[in-house]
Amino acid sequence: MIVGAAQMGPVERRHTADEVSERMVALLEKASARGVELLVFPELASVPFFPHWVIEDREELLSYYDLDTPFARVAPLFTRAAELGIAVVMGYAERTNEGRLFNSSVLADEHGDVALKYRKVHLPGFGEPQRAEHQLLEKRYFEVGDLGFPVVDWKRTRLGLAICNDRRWAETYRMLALARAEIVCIGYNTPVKTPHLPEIDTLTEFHNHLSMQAGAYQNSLWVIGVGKGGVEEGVEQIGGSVIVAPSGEIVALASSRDDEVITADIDLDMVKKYRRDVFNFAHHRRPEHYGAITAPVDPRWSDDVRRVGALPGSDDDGA
Ligand code: ING
Repeated sequence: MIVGAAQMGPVERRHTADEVSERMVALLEKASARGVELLVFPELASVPFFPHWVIEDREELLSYYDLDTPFARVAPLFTRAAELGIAVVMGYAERTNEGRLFNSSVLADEHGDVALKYRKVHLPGFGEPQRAEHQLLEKRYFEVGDLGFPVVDWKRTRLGLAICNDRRWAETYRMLALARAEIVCIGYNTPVKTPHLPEIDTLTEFHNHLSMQAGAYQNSLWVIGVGKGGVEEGVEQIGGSVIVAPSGEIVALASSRDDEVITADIDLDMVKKYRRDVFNFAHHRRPEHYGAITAPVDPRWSDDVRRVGALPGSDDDGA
């Protein structure tokens, strides 16, 4: 099956929805010319990554969210995808009819119908502004996802979704693999610099691939990881989009930090091969010994790693 990642360069406040739609349709056409059946777009693909700055004005904040699905804001993308019979995954800021706010991702199948929706579980960063060159305010602008890690039958395989920071947590991939996912689609917006941990700035690209290669290998998954790169509203973000095999090998890699399609003809049988023995969950896993993984976090963790650098008076122990 030929799948693709539609990496995007910066999407800034100066870009109109029409301009962004045009860019996304151009990526879709390129992917279509290569016979792609599934194309994955980044996290918050059609808007700037607004958690990078403090937004006091509620109207401005809500202008970045879509009601229920992203189909209205970038309608040309979904119309053209259905015409071409290509399934699309896209990240977006979701506002529900009840007014709840999530960092979400949706799979629109080859007919243009919503086949799966996911709401980001692992929100990194902080609930309060920090003394830093850019913010990480996802805990301020989004609720923790309430849909778990759903997996859906799609064509002759099973597909799950994750978003950005989720890819750094082993539980994400394990939950999806335990639900018999074979392909996991992960959009991300990842700054080159991590203000509260400058020591790792030279390792950002390495950690990006390490996380997805480990997740793919340890769970016999195909992972499609796709970034929004370049300097966006003053924050430089990595690209590094990849398609990773259940062997952990990178089979396709973006070479720019701009709009770029990468594709691979993936062998879905590779999933079963690795799950038949090396990662045969039924035969080898011992859940009776794993209780701590789903138990509440030991409170000593917070004491051990209380964060430095929080603004005075903030109760923020995010990390
Ligand atoms: N961004 C970053 C990510 O997980 C981050 C935040 C970067 C956390 C580096 C820790 C280290 O890639 C999002 N949007 O989650």
